[in-house]
Amino acid sequence: MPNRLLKKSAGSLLTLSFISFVACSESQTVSLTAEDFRFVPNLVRVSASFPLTLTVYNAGREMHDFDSPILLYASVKPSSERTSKSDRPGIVLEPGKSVQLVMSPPPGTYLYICRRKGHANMTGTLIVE
Ligand SMILES: [Cu+2]
Repeated sequence: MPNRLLKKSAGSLLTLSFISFVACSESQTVSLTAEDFRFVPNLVRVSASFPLTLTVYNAGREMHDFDSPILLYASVKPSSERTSKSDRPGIVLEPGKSVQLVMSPPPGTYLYICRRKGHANMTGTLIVE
């Protein structure tokens, strides 16, 4: 009986490491820069087949937001970026700061914006296909 248990758990371990290997080797990375007052690039195309690591860097002198409700809902934020306030959507980026998000969005077209007053031109589109 103990022998059977051992074999079973060894099998599960193998399966787990195989899955994480696939996830690590097949991923895609996109870097966005928030400038004063635009996102660069403002059009991104990615594949829906692989997880996406999205980095947003604030290269400007102003505070900027990165908001895309549907994308952010499906993403894993670093614990330092989690806030208990749900009334303020999106991620606030101080000048020189960046945030990294890992997500697997379904195919679709996602708008990303900065919600700050006067930053209405800061928009971009992420196309997942
Ligand atoms: Cu902005």
